Amino acid sequence: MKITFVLPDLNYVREYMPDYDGVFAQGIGYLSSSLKHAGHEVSLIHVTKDPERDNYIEILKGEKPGLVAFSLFSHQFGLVKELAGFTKEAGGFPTIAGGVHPTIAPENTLSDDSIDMVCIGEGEEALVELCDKMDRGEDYKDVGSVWVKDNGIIVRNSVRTLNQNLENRPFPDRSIFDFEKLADAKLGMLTVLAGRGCPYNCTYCCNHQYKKLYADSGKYVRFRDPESVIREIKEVKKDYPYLEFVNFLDDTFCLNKNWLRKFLPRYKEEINMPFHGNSHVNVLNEDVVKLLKETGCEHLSIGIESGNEHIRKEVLDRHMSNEQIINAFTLGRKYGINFSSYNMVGVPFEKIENTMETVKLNATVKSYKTHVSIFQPYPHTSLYDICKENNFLNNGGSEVSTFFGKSVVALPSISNEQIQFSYKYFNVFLKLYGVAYFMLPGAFSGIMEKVLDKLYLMPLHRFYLKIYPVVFPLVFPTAFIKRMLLRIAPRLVRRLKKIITKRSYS
Ligand code: B12
Ligand code: SF4
Repeated sequence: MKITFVLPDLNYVREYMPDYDGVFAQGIGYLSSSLKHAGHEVSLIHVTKDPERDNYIEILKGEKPGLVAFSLFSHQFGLVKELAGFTKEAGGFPTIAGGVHPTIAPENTLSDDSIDMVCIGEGEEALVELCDKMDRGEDYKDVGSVWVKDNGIIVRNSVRTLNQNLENRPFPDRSIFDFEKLADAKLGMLTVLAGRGCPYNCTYCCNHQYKKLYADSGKYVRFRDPESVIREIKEVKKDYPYLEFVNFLDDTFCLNKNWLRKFLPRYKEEINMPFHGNSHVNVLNEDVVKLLKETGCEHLSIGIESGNEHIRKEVLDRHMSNEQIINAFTLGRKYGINFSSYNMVGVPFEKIENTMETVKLNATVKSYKTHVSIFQPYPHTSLYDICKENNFLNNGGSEVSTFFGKSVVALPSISNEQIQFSYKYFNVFLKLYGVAYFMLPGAFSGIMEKVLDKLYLMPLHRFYLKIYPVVFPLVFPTAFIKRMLLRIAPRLVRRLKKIITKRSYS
């Protein structure tokens, strides 16, 4: 049978990468290889631009699929509803949706008339069983992890137990993507998943929901056999020799020290490419950072999220002190690894003073790159429930459709204007605090910090937002010129950058 995946992938980082044309999605890759392994045919409609109805319908008709399979995050549900509608117009093809949103909000996903089934959780084995049954013309209403609409009633099959032996799955299939066009190819980035799952319970993230879902399923956090990860990288490298560094997409790549000690020396010996990854502060000690450096780590992304310890612990359920964060970043600098941070503003109960603390903590740790986003209450996360209980979800509805631009919550502790200001001016103040902390002598440093605090907190946020288009080029002239050039000649900028920094990724 032929399965056509539809992957919405529209708006990510377009500001920084105007020629963004999608990214390789591991989930689709794994599903595709499992289906092909079972003898099915697979194709992909990678939706990287606003879809045009007639064009989409024409492409889909040409594919003649036996099943149309959508993969989506929560903020893409609106678009998927539209595409599912077009899919039915194109020929009434059966449809299934999977991914984070259908997993955590299956009823909501199935409320759309054009979506016939959802897959809950990991989908490799479920989708293969479903397609096998459809192909053989058998009844497919009993497939584990799949919910099926049957004459207006939803058949809710329970979730399958987790696959504890990830090596049984074929390596993800990159060939259904137009790989040369992807951000991966443009950046020289080879992405891999060394395992699945995360042990933490951050209230804004999907992992605590997945853990509940898989409570009776054995280990939720699983790492692959190092041998299998190395074999996958070698195979990908053979197919795409221009890829220059490996990016481990795992939520917490550095979690299991024993696994790292087995994997990394072999990686160095057999692959020897620079690599990037994500880590939680709590697992970073000197031994780990040293090992990472010795084996080629050049970049690690770390969640700070809030500079206020109370918000971090009580609201976000992230248990780490500012001191631990500072120590981890100090280790990064000591061993010459670029440590970047993830941060949010507009978190429930946050005040403008707290967003300032986040900026100041980032300045203190000299984060290499600072990612900031506006908090989004993803459905059914515990922080979403808290927002609901406190009536914070009444600012334009609870449907999350953006991940950078605006806040969909109304918080009594901080105004929307202040959230916008904290988001837009994050890097401006980061730079200025950096000057105060590290470029001025003692007494002046304290004075400048006090002045900056006053400027940050003064109730002039609306005015600041108005003058932002002038402030940005003044504070970041190089970045401003780079963004302009990127719009005109993205390839040239990347090539120049590669020559200057000897690294294509940033
Ligand atoms: C890598 C990653 C990225 C990468 C690549 C994304 C991509 N397209 O693959 C990048 C950096 C681009 C990215 C960006 C963003 N991400 Co992101 N990302 C992740 C991360 C860490 C891993 C994703 C992954 O590869 N998982 C492993 C694969 C194997 O799992 P999977 O994709 O879920 O697929 C499996 C199942 O879901 C299922 N399945 C999936 N699709 C389908 C379809 C069918 C038909 C079936 C049957 C089954 C099925 O089967 C698959 C195989 O088991 C997840 C966290 C996580 N733990 O998943 C967050 C996560 C998906 N990201 C998230 C978010 C919010 C974002 C951003 C909006 C930015 C931000 N503020 O964080 C952007 C938006 C991107 C966009 N295109 O619009 C959220 C989504 C929350 C939600 N409720 O929707 C997550 C869950 C993290 C979190 N905070 O909870 N992300
Ligand atoms: S550490 Fe990261 S991936 Fe793990 S639960 Fe927290 S936010 Fe999610």
